[in-house]
Amino acid sequence: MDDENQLINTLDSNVTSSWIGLYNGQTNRWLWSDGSGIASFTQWSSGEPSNSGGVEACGLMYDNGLWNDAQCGLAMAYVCYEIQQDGSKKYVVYTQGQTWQNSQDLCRQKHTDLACVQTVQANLAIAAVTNVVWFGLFKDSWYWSDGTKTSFRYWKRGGTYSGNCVSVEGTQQGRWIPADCNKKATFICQGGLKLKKTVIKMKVQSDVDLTDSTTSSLILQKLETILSEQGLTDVQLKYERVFQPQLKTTENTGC
Ligand SMILES: [Ca+2]
Repeated sequence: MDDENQLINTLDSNVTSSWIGLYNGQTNRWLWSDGSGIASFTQWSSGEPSNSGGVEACGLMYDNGLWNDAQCGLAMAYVCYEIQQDGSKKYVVYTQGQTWQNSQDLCRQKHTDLACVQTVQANLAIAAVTNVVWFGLFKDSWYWSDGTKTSFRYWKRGGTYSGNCVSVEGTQQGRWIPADCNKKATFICQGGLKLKKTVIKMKVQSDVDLTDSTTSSLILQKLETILSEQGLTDVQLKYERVFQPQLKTTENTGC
């Protein structure tokens, strides 16, 4: 969600719709709601995922820990997760029936997200506290143009939209909608790593041989310590010697 908030803050208040780098790659994959990517660990029940009627795109977990793909609009109990202070995951079950999308919104509001499962142990931990629940598994065919594998989605709820590209809507709390790729809209780029080069001139007066590599690396180490004490840790220092010619003063004797 941090990236999403940053994106919303980037949107100019006058801009209503802006492209982001998500496009329809036409090939479905099973993904995790919390952005952790493709579901490489799976526990499908026998004969699943069945995609009955071609409309089953959300993950249901049975009390035996096995999974079924089901229609996302069904009202079911759901299980959220959040990270504890010791780094472990806590699972919270809500028994009031909700659609998968509503379950996702509610889990993100109250906890971290719908429960996402990377191991057999985690799967067993969830199965132990529940009956039949929605969890963080979903299927889609959207891909990021920079190849990023993150599976976080922030779709607008309700309405019917079509298109193979995605715009973010300033008037909808930054929610995303599919749109026609030929539509003209503003766009948002994501910057790469920005480097800033700063030259600091230092005058060193010493009897020590400053051309000696051990001496120059000691000077750099000392500088690095001073900078890190001031909170500048992501720096790379290089040392470049400039020999100052000895200035000679000449007395102007006049003519
Ligand atoms: Ca199924």
